[in-house]
Amino acid sequence: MPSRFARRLSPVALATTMLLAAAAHAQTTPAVAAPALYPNYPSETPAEFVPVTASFNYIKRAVMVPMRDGTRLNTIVIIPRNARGAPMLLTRTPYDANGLVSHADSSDLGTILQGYDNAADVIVDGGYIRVVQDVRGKHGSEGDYVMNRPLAGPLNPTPVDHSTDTWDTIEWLTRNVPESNGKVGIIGISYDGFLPLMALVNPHPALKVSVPMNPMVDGWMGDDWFHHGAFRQINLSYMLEQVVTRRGDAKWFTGTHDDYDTFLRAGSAGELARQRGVTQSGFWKKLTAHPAYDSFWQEQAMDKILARQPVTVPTLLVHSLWDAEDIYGAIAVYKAIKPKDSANDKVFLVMGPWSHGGGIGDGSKLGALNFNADTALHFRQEILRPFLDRYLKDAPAGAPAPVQIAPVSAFETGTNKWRSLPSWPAGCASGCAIRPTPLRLAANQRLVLGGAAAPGAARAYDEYIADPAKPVPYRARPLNYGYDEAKGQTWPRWLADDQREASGRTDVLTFTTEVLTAPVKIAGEPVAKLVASTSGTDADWVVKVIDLYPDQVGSDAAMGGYQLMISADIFRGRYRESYQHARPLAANQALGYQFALPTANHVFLPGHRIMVQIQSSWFPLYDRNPQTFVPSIFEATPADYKKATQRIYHSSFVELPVVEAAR
Ligand code: PG9
Repeated sequence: MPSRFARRLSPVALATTMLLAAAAHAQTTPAVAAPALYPNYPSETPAEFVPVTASFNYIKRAVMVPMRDGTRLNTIVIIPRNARGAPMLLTRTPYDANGLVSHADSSDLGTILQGYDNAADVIVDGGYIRVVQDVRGKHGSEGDYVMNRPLAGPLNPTPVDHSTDTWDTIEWLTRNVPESNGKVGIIGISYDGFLPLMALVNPHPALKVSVPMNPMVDGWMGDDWFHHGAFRQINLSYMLEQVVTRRGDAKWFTGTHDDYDTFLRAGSAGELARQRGVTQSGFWKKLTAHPAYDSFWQEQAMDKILARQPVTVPTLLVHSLWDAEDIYGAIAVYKAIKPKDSANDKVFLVMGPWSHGGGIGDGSKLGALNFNADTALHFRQEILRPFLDRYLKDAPAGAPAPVQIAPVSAFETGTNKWRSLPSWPAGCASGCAIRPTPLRLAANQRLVLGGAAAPGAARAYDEYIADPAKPVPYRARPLNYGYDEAKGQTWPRWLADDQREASGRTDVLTFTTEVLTAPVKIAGEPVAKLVASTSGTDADWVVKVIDLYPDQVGSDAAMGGYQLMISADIFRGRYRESYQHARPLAANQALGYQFALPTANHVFLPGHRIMVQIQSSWFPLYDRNPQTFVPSIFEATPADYKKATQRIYHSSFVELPVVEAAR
């Protein structure tokens, strides 16, 4: 393009300038192929490649669906070839929608849907249209990301949230997927289980079911960020990788073979967050600004939000009994919304012997435990599939009435049997009752089930030294947090680990009943009711209810003497008087602590014993308590961490929800 400027340049400079100008021009003009540089030697790459998918048994469409504020969300719609009048099953995710439906480069729908969030067998056998969407601010979607984006209101000054984004998405789907029957279900695990809960706030009329699986519900009380105020510092890697870049490409690194060393050398969680860049995450700033259970956490707790909503959409809550991540959420929501289900036909619960998300995998085993049948397959085929079909499919004229699942399907561990129940907690379908029964500490590390406290129990105690320099590991070292089994990472199933290593430590108190001569069944949440003193001014208390197997198990030798956690949790002492306000503990005074432990549905069989372990750290899953009261444990200095003498008085007990024949 000769110009006044061009006449003064040498031939080489002129050619270079023209090439740069052409390149710049190309960047500003519509995407058309630049003229071949060497027409006599053309590129072998076509100007635009058109994938050939005629042999696929599905059609995949990627669409940027506009929300009401103009933000467009990357939405993958996968339609079984030749589908007509098919229902749609939606999952919204921060974890890369494209990845969730690309398990393999395959022409087969069932093959690409293997893996996270997809109950592939149910989706494919059921002929469902599969829709997966990146949430606002993540991966292929536009917009800004906020962790568990709260509802528009005091915590979210914008007019958009996951409720509105889900409504807008469903509205678009019903208008733009002609192969569908216009009915939509939403399903997902974990964060993707929190989103089906958000969908229940002002639900779209085409939303016919919601299946929150192991949902994030209350990040402070018992799900991913804290448990009763103790900080789950093992999730620092998630806070980095999930937040600081749109596509999650900033990666946590490790410099040790044992996570225990990484966290102990760093000192406080705040120091490690600084060392790894987590402090650049806006979520970190919010989390550390709200260490107590203030309105920031209370107002985004989904059980509390849904307790204020009408129950209109059939909802199947899925809970895992050994859920290492969100063991609180599903049951909390069930307790919040079930009372509003007056006809007992809208709110359903299933609980299985699984790890987090285990309901879509192989449910035959969990670590050393063997359930003698694929419990997850049973869930998908006998519970999830009929539930979805009933509400999402158009029944042909004259078809038999669709199957209605039981209000509660609860796997009973110990006996390894599924129980269909009218509600939860319930020990049986009828003819039984739940009796809160004290499991009392007694002299000589004994436990006594039932009865009154022994004389002098209030003055008797066992004690241990809690040393922050040697915190109790949450599982046998070396610790290798992660999900990649090929790297020996078995985080998901750590709650089912054998606890005998811990029982041998001097900083873990262990109490045990006599050998049971009759089964003891519990159904519901055990409650820890401790009377304890500490020589410090803050303390953590970990209480574990354990099934102690017989010394020898002929059918499975490895289970001999196995100490299986049935229900366990931590409580940060500074919140003893109030979850909203941290206060120092009076040193060396016997003080009461009461906190619920996770839901159990278990039978302690004859020949077994019941065990309780008590300790003051669960490291590095939880950050260490310095055991001296400091304003912020995130910023505790090395000098703050001090040994403490902990005394557990024999007036302590764990209240077990024991199932007995109705009197
Ligand atoms: N609930 C899971 C999680 C959230 C936050 C940190 C770590 C795990 C999940 O959404 O996978």
